[in-house]
Amino acid sequence: SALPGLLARAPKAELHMHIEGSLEPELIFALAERNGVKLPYASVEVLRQAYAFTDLQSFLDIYYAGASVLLHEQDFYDMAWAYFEKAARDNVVHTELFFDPQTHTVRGVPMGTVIEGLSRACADAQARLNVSASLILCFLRHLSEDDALATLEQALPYRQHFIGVGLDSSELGHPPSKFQRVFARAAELGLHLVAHAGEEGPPAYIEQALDLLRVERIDHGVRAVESPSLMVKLAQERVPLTVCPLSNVKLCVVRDLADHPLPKLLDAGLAVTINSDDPAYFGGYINDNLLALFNALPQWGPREAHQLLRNSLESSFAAERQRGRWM
Ligand code: ES4
Ligand code: ZN
Repeated sequence: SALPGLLARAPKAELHMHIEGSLEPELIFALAERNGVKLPYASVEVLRQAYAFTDLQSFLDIYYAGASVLLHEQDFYDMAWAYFEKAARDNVVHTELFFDPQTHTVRGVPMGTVIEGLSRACADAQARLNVSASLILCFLRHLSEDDALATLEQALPYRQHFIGVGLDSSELGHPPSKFQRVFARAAELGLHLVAHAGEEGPPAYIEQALDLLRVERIDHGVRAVESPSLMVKLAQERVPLTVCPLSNVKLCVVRDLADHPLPKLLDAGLAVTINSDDPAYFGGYINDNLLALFNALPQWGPREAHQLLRNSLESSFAAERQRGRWM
């Protein structure tokens, strides 16, 4: 069929991609060598073999270990540049990247090192690859709200380098309600607001993210399928869900792609988008996600492909500026 080519070539936006989750094992080892960091894995192959996850936490433990090789501005630049080259190949025209500053500042890496390295790569992505890229600062929800507030204040000298804030890491036991003050502060600063909710957490966490944090998009949100009333609200308000199919399989959120709630969400009129989450860890970049998904869902064809990719462009925070160029 013509569908794989259409999926690969079509212009698309990526709205749920953790830049630290794009660190491939080869780059982790190269940076470890460059920086004299000792890794608890003997080789690239041994590290890759550790990528067998049973839930979100089993992944996060390895993901934070991988990020420990990032020390200097050039390391953050090199990580982001490697991702942008892959994004350009996948015909990503716009990407909104999550980064986790607390993962780095806790190790003594200055906030400016993190943001300036990533931001310089974003500028080069526009200039050299024609990929537009923005940054979204994520708070680690397993840490305290005071820690998140201090992180936001530390980032204020770099306010022009990021467009929004998000909420990630261990979801269960860390509901959105824990972060109301820091999201209110971010709103005052004119930042866009998103949050991971309904990946492992219940539909009530999605409701809290909308009602208490006032987020504009929900990251994951797949457990919305368990609440008919929430599905109606998400559809009526066209709240985008940034869904990550291969991630959901690798972290055992769903049994397999054929069993994914995406068709139910799309049929109910939700603004779902397809994203890669942590592509170096979950078996593929955005086009790999699209191809695997359409391969597993024989009922989906060009109509669904167009809808999903249009949703990605329309749900981006660049959509107002770009209207007419992409849509
Ligand atoms: C994440 Cl898949 C996922 N969920 C929550 N937090 C994360 N950080 C990086 N990937
Ligand atoms: Zn995520």
